[in-house]
Amino acid sequence: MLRADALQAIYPELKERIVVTIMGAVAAELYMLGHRLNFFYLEHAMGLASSMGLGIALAMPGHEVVVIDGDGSLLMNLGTLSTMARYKPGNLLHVVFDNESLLSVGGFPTATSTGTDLAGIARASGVPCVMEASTPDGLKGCVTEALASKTLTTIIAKVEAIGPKSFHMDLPLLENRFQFKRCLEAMQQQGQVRG
Ligand SMILES: Cc1ncc(C[n+]2csc(CCOP(=O)(O)OP(=O)(O)O)c2C)c(N)n1
Repeated sequence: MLRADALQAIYPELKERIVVTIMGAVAAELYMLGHRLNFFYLEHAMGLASSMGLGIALAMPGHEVVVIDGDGSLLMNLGTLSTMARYKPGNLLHVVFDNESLLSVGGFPTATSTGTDLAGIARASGVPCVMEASTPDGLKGCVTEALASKTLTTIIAKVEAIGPKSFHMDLPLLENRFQFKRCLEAMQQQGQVRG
């Protein structure tokens, strides 16, 4: 599966939810589908999108948070799975696109290319629901089911190590940071997402 196709399949589910992504290829792919004020692309801090998503989910229990992670990023912060599992926020969905590669910095193979099983690690960490997907439709079904279940879920979605032609995003980090903060504040006050 191409990650760009997978993202397109789940984009309708992301539009109205708080979304935190890792940097690089996947951020550019989501941005190209249509930026929203409720999307934050976490630059530089590799591995910490799930930690940020967990904090938001705990601070905003009335809203749903979707984290878009990568295998390299998750492998850099595996403790995040046990921390998420410890608090188990039912409003947090963790989608990991596993392309077995550090694609955004040139395509170096990660440990999932030599057998590390992220779904198994998530289960053993205590994440209450772990799913695996290998097609856009399959992923869409998993996302819909996970959101309906209101149970902390990690989905490992196997994708090809293919990214966008350009990683350019016409949105500086600071602008995204202030937009996102104001959007979350408005959501807290109004109980809804501003488009
Ligand atoms: C702490 C830290 N180390 C290294 C980097 C450089 N870096 C940026 S993206 C990336 C690869 C991310 O890999 P993965 O999460 O698998 O996503 P992919 O690029 O494959 O989509 C790396 C190493 C960084 N931003 N932060």
